[in-house]
Amino acid sequence: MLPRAALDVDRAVELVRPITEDVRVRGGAAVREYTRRFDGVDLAHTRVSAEAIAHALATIDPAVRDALEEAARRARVVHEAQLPDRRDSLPAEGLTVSTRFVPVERAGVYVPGGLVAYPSSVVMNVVPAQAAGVDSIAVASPPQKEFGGLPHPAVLAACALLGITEVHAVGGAQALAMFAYGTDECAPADVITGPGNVYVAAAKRVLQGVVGIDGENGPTEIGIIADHSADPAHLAADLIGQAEHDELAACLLITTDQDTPARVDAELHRQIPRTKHKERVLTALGNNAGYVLVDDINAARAVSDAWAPEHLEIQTDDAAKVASKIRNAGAIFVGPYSPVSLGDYLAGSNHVLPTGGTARHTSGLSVYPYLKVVNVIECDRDSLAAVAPRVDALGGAEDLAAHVAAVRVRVPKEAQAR
Ligand code: HSO
Ligand code: ZN
Repeated sequence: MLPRAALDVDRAVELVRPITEDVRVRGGAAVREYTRRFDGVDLAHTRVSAEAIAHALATIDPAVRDALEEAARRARVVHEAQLPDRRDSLPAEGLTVSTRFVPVERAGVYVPGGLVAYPSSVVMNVVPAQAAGVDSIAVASPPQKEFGGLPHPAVLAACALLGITEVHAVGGAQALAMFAYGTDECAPADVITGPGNVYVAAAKRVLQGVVGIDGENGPTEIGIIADHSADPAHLAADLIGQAEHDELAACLLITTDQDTPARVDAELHRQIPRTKHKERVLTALGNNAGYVLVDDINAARAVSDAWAPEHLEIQTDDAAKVASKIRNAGAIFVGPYSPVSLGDYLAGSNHVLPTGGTARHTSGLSVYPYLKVVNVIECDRDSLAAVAPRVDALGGAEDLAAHVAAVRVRVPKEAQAR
């Protein structure tokens, strides 16, 4: 019964598959053809020139530049702290098994364009890739007619600030296929990350297996757990802030306080007429929003975990304690001064987060999608000899005599008896 827009990725998969297949077979020619068809832009090259990127940086509003720089600095602090150390272990005498975390060689980052351009999403994808140690990072973002067929200038400027020199003016499924299969202008990537619309999600589903994929991101969501101590003006502002993203955005306020729904309603009526994107906000709140009144904070937690929101705010007494018991949420915002908007831009936390209930099993973007876990095994002769009888036993149980032989050729049974 909890509200959430249905997103038909399966249907989009049918539309997307011929496009990715065409890019696989025909490469850059197909990418440029779809760009002409879907974006109305005729590209001689998908790759944006160094001059265009430099020009975007030179002309960006200094306040936006400063904010992006601080956002990147904070994100770097947070994501570098995620880096795991190499771990060595000694499961038996004479045997070391170490676990190494190795970055992928090349990442493709998708940054949506269209109605809204999110330079902040450049930061949220590129910084973790860089923190993970990825050498080669390419960005793709749709070409915009009003910017002469280039991606949004703020997106280009954000790339420049982060030292990204490879940007392709390509959007949608064709961009993801370009990263997955490579073209004459774009080497294939090992991992693709970044949010997008339903076609981007569908392309990720199709290309999974060909490349590493971080997750499918659908329409944005906010859940709030609030008690009597929460300020209704804050609650309403945060619901509206999420709803302004998308008509499909979903908003849920879970409260232990009988009076909160009416007080938030009054605030919504006061604030919505003054907000810039009221049409979108009204549609989203009208279709995919609700109040849930619960008996106590434990019930609030259970409702929230069942819904598994992308963002969860906790505005209660003892908010940190409530937060510590949450299992399913993309990111958790604790207390009155930690709104989702802070996390969207400047907390340093990542804003590419699992939606649609996938927070049950999937994480927000971090350094981990750009890293592989590799075990390195080194055993000496005595240690191999000591464990050989157990290899005999398991190889026998699985009827794989050559497995047994590969050990026994090194440590024959007789040798062990000596
Ligand atoms: N709330 C969005 C991220 C975003 N907000 C980008 C503003 N710009 C999904 O987490
Ligand atoms: Zn946002």
